[in-house]
Amino acid sequence: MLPIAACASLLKRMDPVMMELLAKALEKVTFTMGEMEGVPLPQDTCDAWETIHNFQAREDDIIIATYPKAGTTWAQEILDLIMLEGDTLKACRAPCFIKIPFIDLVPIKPMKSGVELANKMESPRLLKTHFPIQLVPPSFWEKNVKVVYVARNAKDCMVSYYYFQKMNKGLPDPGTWDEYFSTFMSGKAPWGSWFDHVIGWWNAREKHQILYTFYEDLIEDLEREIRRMAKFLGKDLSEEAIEKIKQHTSFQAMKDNPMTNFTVLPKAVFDQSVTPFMRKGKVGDWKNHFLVSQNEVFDATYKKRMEGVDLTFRDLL
Ligand code: PPS
Repeated sequence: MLPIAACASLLKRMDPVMMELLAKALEKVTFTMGEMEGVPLPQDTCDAWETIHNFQAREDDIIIATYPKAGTTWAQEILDLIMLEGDTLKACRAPCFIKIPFIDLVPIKPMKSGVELANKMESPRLLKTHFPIQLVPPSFWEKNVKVVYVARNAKDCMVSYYYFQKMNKGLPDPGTWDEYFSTFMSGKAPWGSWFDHVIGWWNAREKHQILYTFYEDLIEDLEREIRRMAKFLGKDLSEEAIEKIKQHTSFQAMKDNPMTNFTVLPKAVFDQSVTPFMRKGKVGDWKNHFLVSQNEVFDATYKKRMEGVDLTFRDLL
């Protein structure tokens, strides 16, 4: 059976009752934002801070760390398939947000929090976080876990995040594009400043096992980046496995795959009639959104914030 067809049949067996309960529960909930050490985060994450901060990593955990909208889901699927040595059927065992717990997240019941899901998982685990480096649970470093960090140029991140905040009912409405531009530039978007995030993780790679990758590089040469990630994880993959991973993680394949496109979530969570989660998957969409004046403000801020940092982003011009 084709993996995507297998996904569809597996989904039919997924718990529709849970999804209905979730949709009902969401009707009664209003989401609020809080702050942790000055970083805007969902209030539920702040309320569960002690549990999240004390999360116990394991030595063989692999963490996918990103600023939101940098290509997290893409990296999740690639890394899962590397660990599975290209077994696309096994990669369809569950939606990406179940098989790779998002440890920052505390959704409303009956969904389990990222920490709850992770604690129940067998090793080796793949885990996701959007935390800036200073908010990461200390056990990550005590256990010397491997981290794959994905960075994406801020302009495309901003556009992607704007659409995501429009459709994700668990995050604040972004307002107009102009309003959102100011929110993002002032570091007030959920999970904070893009600049602090990419620089913080960049500097940390000298002390920890961090593979720093770029969305634009994945777009440029997916096969090369799969090989890089596999090498980092110590996986020697066959050519056949690499080819399968490449095909299964193409934009179109992931857009069509119910395990990666988030269509299993009810409209009350992600309203994909507003915009699909797998939206465009391109480099440079910012050019369709940035006004000349916004571009000037961004470029000046970028120059100032990145001064003296040996980290360069492409596709910003
Ligand atoms: S999240 O919500 O933070 O986890 O979102 P994240 O997965 O980091 O980012 C979503 C954006 O990544 C794009 N994407 C891809 N692009 C190219 N190829 C593949 N396979 C792929 N998978 C996900 C997705 O389309 C979002 O970007 P935009 O620009 O909005 O299309």
